[in-house]
Amino acid sequence: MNIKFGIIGAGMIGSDHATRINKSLNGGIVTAVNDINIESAKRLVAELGTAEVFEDPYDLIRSPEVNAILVCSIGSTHEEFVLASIAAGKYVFCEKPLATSASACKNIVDAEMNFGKRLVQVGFMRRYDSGYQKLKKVIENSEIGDVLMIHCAHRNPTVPESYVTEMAVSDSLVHEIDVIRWLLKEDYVTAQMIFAKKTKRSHGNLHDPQILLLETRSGIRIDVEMFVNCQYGYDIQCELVGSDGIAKLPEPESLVIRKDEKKFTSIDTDWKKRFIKAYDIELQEFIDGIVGNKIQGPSSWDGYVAAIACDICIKAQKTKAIEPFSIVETPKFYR
Ligand code: ISE
Repeated sequence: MNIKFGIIGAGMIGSDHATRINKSLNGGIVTAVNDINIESAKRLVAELGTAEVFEDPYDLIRSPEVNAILVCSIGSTHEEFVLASIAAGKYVFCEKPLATSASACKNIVDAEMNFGKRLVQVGFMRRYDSGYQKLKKVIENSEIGDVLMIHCAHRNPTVPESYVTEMAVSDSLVHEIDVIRWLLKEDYVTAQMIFAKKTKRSHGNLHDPQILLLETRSGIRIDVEMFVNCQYGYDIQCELVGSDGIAKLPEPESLVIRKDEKKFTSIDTDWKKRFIKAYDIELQEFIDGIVGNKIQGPSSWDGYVAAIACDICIKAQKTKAIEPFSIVETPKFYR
């Protein structure tokens, strides 16, 4: 039997997920679509041929034609839709961020714990990328000794005017914040944000580039260069420096071309393509989890901890100081 999915948010990532459920993955079918812009919902429904448009997102969540929900709408709406899904007792996959503040994420954590069973998976897809999984094995097998430092870069070719300074944290750095905590199995203790010389390509409400410095409980230092107007491509780098060696995130596969006295490889510009396989795997795991009645992907606790870190980094953007984290112990429910 196919799991019947209702999708809230028929924009870029919502329609990509809908197509992958219907065309590439096993065990799911999209039966319902809602979007604040009804025309977008109608367009996606016409493309899919398996779903109907719901004008009201809450009707979609409650519909007997929907077994599980995908929340792909704008971040500020996530809390209400995830809470409504939990209230309906349905599994819900929520794109990042789980919610736009730590307190909103905590409301979701509390609701899920009160329900008594994990229902929420957060879209931290980098955990499913084969490169990051290889790095995790290197750490688990102590192949480079103890990890001492991690150097990362997160570069986007360009961003729209609506992308402001804080979004470097909440929209982009949130991926490093999650994936490095997952790699190291350690929480952070301090964060600092440094603004580099501003690129002439940046608009008025965005300081670009920025550097994030994090420190973990055991003293590992992480630096992330966040440069969202780098022009040349979408480029994600991660290098572990260990006591006995170095391990680097593999580059995406790309042809080497020799031409005009030059040798070159191309670089993708689209972040959705860079992690396309990871998106497939994370959603397949979500479907399989629903079928087996036990989901195991990134939890609402992970979403909550990432939101706490984002709040602290956004504070650090303003204070320019080293900001401490208060320790939050993971409840048994999420361990
Ligand atoms: C975008 O919203 C994403 O989620 C991508 O994964 C991230 O790398 C990019 O910087 C964001 O703008």
